Amino acid sequence: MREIVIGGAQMGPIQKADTREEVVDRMIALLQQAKGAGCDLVVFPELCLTTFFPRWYMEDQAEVDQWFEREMPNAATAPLFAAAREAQIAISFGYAELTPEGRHFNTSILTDRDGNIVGKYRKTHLPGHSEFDHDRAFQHLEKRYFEPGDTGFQVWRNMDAIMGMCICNDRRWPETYRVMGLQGVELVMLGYNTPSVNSQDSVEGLEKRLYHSELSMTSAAYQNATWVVGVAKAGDEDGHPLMGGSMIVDPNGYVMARAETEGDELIVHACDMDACSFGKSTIFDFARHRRIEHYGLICSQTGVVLPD
Ligand code: CDT
Repeated sequence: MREIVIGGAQMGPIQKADTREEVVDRMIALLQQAKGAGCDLVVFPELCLTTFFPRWYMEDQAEVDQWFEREMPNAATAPLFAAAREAQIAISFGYAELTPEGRHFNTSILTDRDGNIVGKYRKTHLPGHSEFDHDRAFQHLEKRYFEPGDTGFQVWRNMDAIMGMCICNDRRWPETYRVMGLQGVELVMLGYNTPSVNSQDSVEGLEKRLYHSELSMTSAAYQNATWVVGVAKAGDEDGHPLMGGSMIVDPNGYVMARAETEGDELIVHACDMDACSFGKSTIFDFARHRRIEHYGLICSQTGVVLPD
């Protein structure tokens, strides 16, 4: 048995006016709770140091850049790294990254138990649009503020397991998990900020949004025989509701822990990495069963081409 007690640290809303220091205090409180629950690893949401700023249209690059971190750890997050090291808990969290070369990414990192960053992932599938869209009920400007990630879907050996990350919209794409599955991934960690309503379809509300999120993560866990931990930033951010629904999914696709609120809430499950072995060696033994001679379109074509 290779058991890792995992905490999914869902976070409630972060308002525009909230400081990084206030947010980090909340993260440390969740970390202390996780320590009490015996957690080895805690997963925090996407862009968890600030409000979900891509909902706001900005033209001034200096205004945009105030939402980004130039280094990690930095002055605001150092206490979080120190608390994690002190508790001997590995952490993963998302933030907006501004590189020394001036590149902007939607990023998440993974540490070991000593607070050393051992993995970095930059979001691949950026949803939304790049210009102000008058037809939407609200904006989703990730394509304006970020460039698509350049890391691809790597995995890392950490805590005697094979771990990978993706971010929010990535969780809806089977390719995300399969690329990690082909590297033997046993735990996929992801954070998300998902609006509770569809900005392009006011009829699509919370129930369907939660269902699609669960469907994406549970099917991917089963089809790749991996644990999936999905963690929300939830609640009302300056009048804009984000859904909760954080969950820990086992390699059979069953939900083993689920958040009940839209606030700061820790969900915990003892995850046995050896539980991945059966699926990986039987129905999803990729080496025996995959037929790559028929999968070429997936890598040679982006959009749909209809038959004549
Ligand atoms: N943050 C993020 O990727 N959110 C998207 C919203 C899609 S609607 C433009 C998601 O897939 O949840």
